[in-house]
Amino acid sequence: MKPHGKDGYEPRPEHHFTFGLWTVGNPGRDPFGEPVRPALAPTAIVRKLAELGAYGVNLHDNDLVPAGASAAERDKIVREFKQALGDTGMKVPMATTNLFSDPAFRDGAFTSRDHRVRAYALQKTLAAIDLGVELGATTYVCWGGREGVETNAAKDPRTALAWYREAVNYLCEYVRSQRYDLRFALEAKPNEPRGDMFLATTGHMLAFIYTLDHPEMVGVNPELAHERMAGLDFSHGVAQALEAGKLFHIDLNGQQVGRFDQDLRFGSDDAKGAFFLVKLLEDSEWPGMRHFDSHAYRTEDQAGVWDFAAGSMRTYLILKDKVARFNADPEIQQLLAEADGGKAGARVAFNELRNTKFDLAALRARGYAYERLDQLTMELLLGVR
Ligand code: DIG
Ligand code: MN
Ligand code: MN
Repeated sequence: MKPHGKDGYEPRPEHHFTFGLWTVGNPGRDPFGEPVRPALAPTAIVRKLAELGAYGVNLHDNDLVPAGASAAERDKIVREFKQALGDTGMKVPMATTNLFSDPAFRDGAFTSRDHRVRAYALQKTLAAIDLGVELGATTYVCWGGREGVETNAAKDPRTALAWYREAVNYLCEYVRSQRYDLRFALEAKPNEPRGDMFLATTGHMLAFIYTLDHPEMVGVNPELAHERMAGLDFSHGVAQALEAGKLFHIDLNGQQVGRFDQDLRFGSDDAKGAFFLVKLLEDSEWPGMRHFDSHAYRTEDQAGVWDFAAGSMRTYLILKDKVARFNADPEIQQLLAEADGGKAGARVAFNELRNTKFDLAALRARGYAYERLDQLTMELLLGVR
């Protein structure tokens, strides 16, 4: 592979790749070490990602406007940011609130036991929604980074869920009152930074959404790393959200099971898992943003950060090409057709089914040739097919 040659895997805005400002702007701090890279100005991030072929950037309120900034400072920052967006054509499809850095959120934001903190979290989110809408966002992500416990003595989980529901209902009412064109995407995570987090997986979130006052305004933002931290197959949770019409956004990255949230470059740890996720998004013709919520290794300098960004998009496009090859591969498609056991008919009436005779001996004896099917899939991914 020519590192930066013209081989058909060059990202372009129509591919709808987006990055959070916090991803390529990650300075490399970790719980055991200080930042290793200088901070990047949001305008510089916009310009460089545009050069690399991205479609847009996403942001937490404080990724752009520092906490405590005056109204005049905020307006100046937003004006300069909008200028960079205008100069490059970059968009801001999604926005979100940082409800996890301020020490006030140490016991959670929407589910803090202190009602004043819950109210402050809503106040901060209203302002952040206004900012996101001003920048053109139509999706608003809520990731409950601190919504959890280290000890269940702190709060009854039913109460915490009721507080979370009240917050989301309140925010939906606000968006309706402002007539904003905005939908919410709830992002699950099983743990970290809290010992155990409420609404731990995309499945939990989907069930929760149907208990809200305006479920039609709320979907999910599944993150690959977060479902993998729970030991789950990411494509299955995404498929359930897709099928329910609730896949409003997605966070793509990489993650090894049984570890802290690694937020690795997409596809870098599990090309096969990434392939089946891309297959799901492409086969379903899902129109959403291909958003990366990930960051470069702490070992990297600024050049390495841009290698990370370029590699994220390039891997997606290579896998997208592999999906087309899988779908066009005659032997793979033949194996899938044979596994069907012939064409399934329409739903039958109860009595017809009761009187159907099955050749159970044959059903018990048949193989599905999935070993051959998976081998062909692996050979396609390994580039020998
Ligand atoms: C972490 O996975 C979370 C935060 O970065 C942000 O709130 C959300 C948006 O993608 N993902
Ligand atoms: Mn993550
Ligand atoms: Mn995320």
